[in-house]
Amino acid sequence: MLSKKIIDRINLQINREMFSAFLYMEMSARMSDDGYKGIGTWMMTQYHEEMFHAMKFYGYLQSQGALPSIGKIDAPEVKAKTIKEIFEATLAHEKFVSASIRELLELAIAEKDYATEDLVRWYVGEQVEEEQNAIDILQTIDLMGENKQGLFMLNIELGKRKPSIALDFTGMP
Ligand code: OFO
Repeated sequence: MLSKKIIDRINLQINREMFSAFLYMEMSARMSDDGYKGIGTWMMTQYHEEMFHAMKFYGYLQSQGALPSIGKIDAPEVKAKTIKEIFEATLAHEKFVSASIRELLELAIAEKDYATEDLVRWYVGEQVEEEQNAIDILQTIDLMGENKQGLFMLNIELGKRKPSIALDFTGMP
């Protein structure tokens, strides 16, 4: 049985994961509107990944007899103007999520809630991967410098990204 503190904190995390999803959906719209449809696809794939993160927590609460509660999700704000700035904002956001996941892990450990700890450790690994994705893309952008052809190729390459998770959440868990 989960404590109220853990349930509330997981619900906060669900809210943050959904905010992340909407942030990437907004970024996807911006990129596609600017003509970078491939980057738009990459961002929309990230949207799906974030919804999966939210639904994995949602399903976990249900499996433990606890009630998921979404709450009000803030409107995403995208200030980035260039592709480099978009991926810098992505990395900064993922670092924020990583810190939030670490906080949840620390709470689970403090409460000796081993089931929640086990679940949250999956997210720790996922965050390493997500930060790495943004770092790799930023490195490529730095290597290209002002090269427009490079940007064109990057746009094509990023457009090949496919979600690594199931998109149908019916029946989760
Ligand atoms: Fe992008 O992170 Fe979810 O957890």
